[in-house]
Amino acid sequence: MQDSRNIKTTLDELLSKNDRVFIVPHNRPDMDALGAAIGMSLICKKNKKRSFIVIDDNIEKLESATRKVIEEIESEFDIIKASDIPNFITDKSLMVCVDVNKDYLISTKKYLSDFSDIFVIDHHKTDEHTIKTPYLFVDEKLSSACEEVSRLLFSYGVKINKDHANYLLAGIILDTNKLSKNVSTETFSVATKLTSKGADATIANNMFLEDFEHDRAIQRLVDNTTFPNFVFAIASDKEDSGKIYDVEDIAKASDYLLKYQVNATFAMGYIDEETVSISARSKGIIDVSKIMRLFGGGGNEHSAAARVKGMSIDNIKKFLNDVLIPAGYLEYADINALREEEGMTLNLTK
Ligand SMILES: [Mn+2]
Repeated sequence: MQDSRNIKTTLDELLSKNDRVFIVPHNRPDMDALGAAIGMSLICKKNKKRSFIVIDDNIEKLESATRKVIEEIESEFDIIKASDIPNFITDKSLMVCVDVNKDYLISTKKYLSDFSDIFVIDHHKTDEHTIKTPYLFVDEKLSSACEEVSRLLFSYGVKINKDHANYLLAGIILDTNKLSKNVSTETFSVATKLTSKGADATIANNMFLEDFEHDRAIQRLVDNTTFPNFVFAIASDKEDSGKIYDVEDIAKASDYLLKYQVNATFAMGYIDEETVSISARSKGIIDVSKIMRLFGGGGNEHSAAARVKGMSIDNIKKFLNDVLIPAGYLEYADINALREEEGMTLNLTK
């Protein structure tokens, strides 16, 4: 294990003897791993070395903070899959693992022997699976990989913009539970420096709240579900809650409700001051596109949606409850027949 005081000297040597750098955060990277990878890539740029960030996970499946950051940085950094390594590797290539030291937690395990050098910066416990390399910098007392990489960035005099500073600060905030655990005066000093480069603790903090806020919105709709007759589930917020929803969250609430013993589900909420979005899902017996067409929307029998202006949530619910789903019509669920039979007209401006 190397002394962290030698970290820059070692990295200097490794950067000068290699021409390409492959930066590897742990699988399913969090903001500490990703922020550190971004920082390392900026150090490589400053040293005029081509670098790649290896992320093998399906980006869509990552949590929203990391997924968003990856989307933001895609055009600025080379992000590759592990299987791309053979296309880019040279006989003088350096692998830099950040926020990880165990071989089973990286996507590049099978390529380890293809690299001339492997440099590891981490703060997790080592064990028998720790990558075998003379350039192992693991300091369990360190708050985060981002703290160490930030210090390196500063000592290389790398210019960082406010986004970069936010990514690094987000990593530190994540691993220290908002600077409340495992922090040293050094951690605060790095956080202060990042702030002076434009990082904003509020922005960095908010990066983590997004998944939580979306889940809460979905659960709020699910909480307010009625099952008028065990065939339909209708989820909505209260008419006057004032909450504006994302269309995707409404759709997810509708998806979620299908797990219950119902044939079709409807979730709805305001997506702006005057528009209610309705998302409908069906297990197949009921063609929800027919129902959504009544509201001016469309889709297919399993999945359909509509956006309704000028009709309140209460009225939409009333419509669904009283008109579309009276007992007896359920098994047919043929809305067109129902319309004819009832001589029903739909007044969307009611
Ligand atoms: Mn970490």
